[in-house]
Amino acid sequence: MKAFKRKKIALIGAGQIGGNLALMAVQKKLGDVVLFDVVEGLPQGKALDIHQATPIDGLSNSITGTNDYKDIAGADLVIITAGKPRKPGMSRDDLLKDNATIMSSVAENVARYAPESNVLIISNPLDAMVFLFSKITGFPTNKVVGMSGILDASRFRTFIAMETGVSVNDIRAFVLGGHGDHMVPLPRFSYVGGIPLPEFPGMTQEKIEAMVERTRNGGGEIVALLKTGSAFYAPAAGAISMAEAILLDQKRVFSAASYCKGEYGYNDIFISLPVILGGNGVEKILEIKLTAEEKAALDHSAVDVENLKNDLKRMNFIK
Ligand code: TXD
Repeated sequence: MKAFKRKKIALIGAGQIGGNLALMAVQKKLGDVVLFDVVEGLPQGKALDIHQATPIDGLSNSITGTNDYKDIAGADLVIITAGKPRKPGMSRDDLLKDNATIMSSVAENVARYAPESNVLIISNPLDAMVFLFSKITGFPTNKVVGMSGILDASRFRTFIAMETGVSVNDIRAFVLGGHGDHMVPLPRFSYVGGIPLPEFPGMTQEKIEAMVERTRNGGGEIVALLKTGSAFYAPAAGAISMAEAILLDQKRVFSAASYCKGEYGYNDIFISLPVILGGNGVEKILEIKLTAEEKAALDHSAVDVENLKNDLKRMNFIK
């Protein structure tokens, strides 16, 4: 009889998001978790703490912490949060140089120890970090994906729920483009129950624009409140939802940072677009019909992503 093999999930970065991801992965029984960080003791301490929660929750997955990349060998899914979060006043792009240096080291080690894995990247500036990882490792582009669209859409859904008084469970929303100030929430593809957002009783263009703007600034709003770092609960929830889709081959539709080979007219960039996510990673990029205004907004966001890519080249992180 073929021995049952639990999935192996390697988390690179044991900080605010990484620690929450580890807890969520164990509680959702997604597989055995290896939590890696460069800080001595941090992944080991958080892993032992979560392990000590498993008797209470009746969980039997294993979770270990390590500072040795060898321990991620054979991972089915690698989730990368290694990097610095923003501080008040910093843009995601300010993080580029520091986090590109970190991502370069992470990419080399993931390529060495988990060359067959699917990879989900969270570190900011998101679209640039996914691109950099992909270029350094040469992994099949469908197996490398970035998490931001599901988070931005969840923020948009939250604001729509606050405005309409309807449960978040009955609200769907799409946010496309780069994970930056020009991201593209799409009211036309957002629904309250089965009602398109713009048609919802009492909804006005002003209210929609206010929710779109708050979504664009969703990360900055939390950075300003926390003052010591950026959001981590909702990013972890978004990442674990994508991890589930990959590990359980769920064929779910997400907005996710995916590699373009001509889709929407884009080439050789990672940007958040509607995709089907399953066991083979990004299994299909869905090309939906956009109005001229929506496409212009997406193109504007794509220019920001291209600029980050050019910054990586200028800084000699990529050729
Ligand atoms: O939607 C999104 N994608 C964003 C992503 C949403 C929110 C946060 N976003 C970014 O995720 C944020 O701007 C950061 O770039 C990452 C991780 O955020 P987090 O809040 O988890 O940062 P922490 O708590 O500082 O954790 C980062 C960890 C920390 O423990 C470091 O020691 C570790 O990264 N680190 C490393 N791990 C492995 N290898 C190297 N080289 C390394 N350097 C630092």
